[in-house]
Amino acid sequence: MSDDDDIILSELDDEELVLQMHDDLYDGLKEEIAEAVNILLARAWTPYDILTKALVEGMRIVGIDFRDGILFVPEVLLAAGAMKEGMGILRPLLTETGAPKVGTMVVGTVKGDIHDIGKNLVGMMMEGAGFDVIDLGINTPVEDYLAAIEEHKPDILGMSALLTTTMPYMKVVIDTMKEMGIRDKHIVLVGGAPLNEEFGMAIGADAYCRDAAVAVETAKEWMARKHNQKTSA
Ligand code: B1M
Repeated sequence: MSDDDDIILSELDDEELVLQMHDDLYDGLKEEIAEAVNILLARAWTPYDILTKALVEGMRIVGIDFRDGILFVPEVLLAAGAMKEGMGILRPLLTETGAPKVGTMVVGTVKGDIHDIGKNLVGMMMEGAGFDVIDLGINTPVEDYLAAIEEHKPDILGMSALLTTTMPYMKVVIDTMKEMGIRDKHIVLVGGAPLNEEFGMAIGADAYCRDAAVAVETAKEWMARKHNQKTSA
């Protein structure tokens, strides 16, 4: 029996449990992550705290070892699977807040990019804040964004990119919207680990969002501006 088999998650205090979750996420242990998420919920942790302190922080550590060549794609995929297991438990809690409907967002990870954890998190938190979210998934070409804009007439278009090689594609989408004369009809928000404020401005987005909580705040701010423009016109 390994040392890990001896650990009884429910007997750990909060701090130890969160550290254990970082380890379990690293090792891609879905069942353990699910159990630990449920334990923290039973201890009255908020879904947001579980997400940020246990899951996102755990994935940050995975990212460091991935960057340094200690972890490889198969291991990171397992970690992503464990992360998604935990997010699946939190999802209904984050999305069913009973908040009044405030707007619609179409969101997708850009073409060439298959990272979706951050985008999914943004979608969940936006739903929780009262937005209808149409999720186009990963590897989204400009045609799919345009088709979704045409069909759903969203207030907000959200784009996610995690690779330095795929983030320029956001400009392709925005430029195409400009050519079609529809750019100013929508609020364009962008996010993803390699982006920054300067990049967001340079490609013509309305705002860069550092994380999901900032995405929600920014979306609400821009919706209020849009509403004020309409009422003062
Ligand atoms: Co990839 N990967 N990956 N990867 N991966 C990164 C991004 C990397 C930084 C790792 C590293 O080297 N340190 C690196 C990119 C380097 C670079 O471009 N500079 C990298 C690489 C190189 C690759 C491959 C090329 C590896 C390979 O094949 N050799 C390959 C590319 C595949 C492709 O897309 N074409 C690849 C593959 C993968 C996996 C499939 C194994 C897996 C993805 C699984 C999945 O998503 N389903 C994976 C993972 C998990 C990562 C890391 C470790 C974690 C990403 C993550 O989920 N973070 C990542 C390391 C890192 O980011 N430090 C890495 C947790 C998530 C909650 O954060 O996504 O940043 P994040 O989202 C945040 C904010 O950024 C923001 O809010 C979110 C929540 O707070 N946000 C938005 C994100 N999108 C937003 C949209 C918005 C607003 C805010 O719209 C309004």
